[in-house]
Amino acid sequence: RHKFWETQPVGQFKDIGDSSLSDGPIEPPTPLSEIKQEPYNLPNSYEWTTCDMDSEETCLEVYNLLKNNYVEDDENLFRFNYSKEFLGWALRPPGYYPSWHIGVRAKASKKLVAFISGVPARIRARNDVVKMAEINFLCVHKKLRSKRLAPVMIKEVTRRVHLENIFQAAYTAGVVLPTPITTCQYWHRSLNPKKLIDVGFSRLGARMTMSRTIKLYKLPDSPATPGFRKMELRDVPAVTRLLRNYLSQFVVAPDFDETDVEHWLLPKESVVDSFLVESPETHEVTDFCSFYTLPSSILGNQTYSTLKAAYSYYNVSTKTPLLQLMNDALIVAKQRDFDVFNALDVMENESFLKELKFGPGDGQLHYYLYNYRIRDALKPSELGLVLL
Ligand code: YNC
Ligand code: MG
Repeated sequence: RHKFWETQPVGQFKDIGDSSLSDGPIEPPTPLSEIKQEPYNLPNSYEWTTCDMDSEETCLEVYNLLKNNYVEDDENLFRFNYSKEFLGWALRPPGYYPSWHIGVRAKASKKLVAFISGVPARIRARNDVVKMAEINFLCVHKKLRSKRLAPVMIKEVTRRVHLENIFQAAYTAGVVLPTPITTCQYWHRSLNPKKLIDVGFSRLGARMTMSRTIKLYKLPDSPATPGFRKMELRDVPAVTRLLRNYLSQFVVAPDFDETDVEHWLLPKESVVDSFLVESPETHEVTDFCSFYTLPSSILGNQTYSTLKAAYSYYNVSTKTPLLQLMNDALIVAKQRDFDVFNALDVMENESFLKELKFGPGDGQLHYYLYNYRIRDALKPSELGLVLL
């Protein structure tokens, strides 16, 4: 069934329910002397390239490959359109390895035809904090599909990760592979229902008119919580404490330090937005919410070319009820002109989705670990990790 994945150190379908297997690494680290020193072979007319994401020109090539060939919804109405600024941010976190930004070019034209990337992260699984690679942006040009190029790209990124002495990885995919640690669902909260209906993202409900629908999703003009404001650089220590403490309750979650929080959560225009609640009395930071910007191209609509979507990232409530905090997140997302606010059913998100008028999406997002077994699949609410 899975000619490639059956050969890899991942939980296999046949092992589900096998209580003789234990949680943790599936195979031991490969000694440096046993790691292949040369890249894997590509079909003859293609060559490897390391994509320098500091170069505007290379960044634009990666951007264009993804813009035209990356993930689409099941009905091929929308395609993710990660911005250049977003890619620069997602691919250059603290301690990143330029060698993990891997492209494939056509030898003759030098055109970029495929890409895969990794970035380093410390991820905790139960009590074990593990250095991992987060693998993302695997993309093969539409004209080169089904030629078994993806397994070669995965083996090559694995080789380059091993060369840095890292032997585990985390990734998500819309497809079922051996074997998910959990399967999550996207939920969508309309902010601009008229446009969402016009472009086919959502449908007018039964016995609903457009004006009733617009009224249903209407939000106040400004956030309700006193002390709700944008996160600033000076907040990094307090946000790190809040987040570390919060994430400790989940079975799998990132192990963020202050450097990570500064990179991943400090607001960055049109990339990531973060807000917190500073108590007007004590000036203590008690709550935090964040979302990232990921537009989608609208394929073949006469009126609209992009859907502006915000994706819920990390949220922590200790004093403001999570429901109120997330309603404020919806309000500031609306102020910033997003059309829709998306959230997975991870962490405590289920507690606000229905009440805040999110609707379930179709299609699921499966989470995976490479070379690390989690014997029993998690519930989405036991997962504290959001990948971009
Ligand atoms: C996928 N998304 O099952 P089997 S997500 C992993 N992730 O292998 P071919 C995938 N594997 O089943 P195509 C996959 N999709 O025979 C397919 N596969 O064992 C497996 N789409 O290869 C598939 N981006 O080259 C099969 O397929 C084999 O030409 C078939 O290429 C696939 O970034 C793809 O959805 C996805 O661009 C590149 O369809 C192509 O179809 C495409 O014949 C649109 O491949 C964009 C898209 C995927 C987004 C993502 C996470 C990727 C994770 C990769 C795995 C990382 C493992 C850890 C490595 C580091 C380890 C350390 C240490
Ligand atoms: Mg292929």
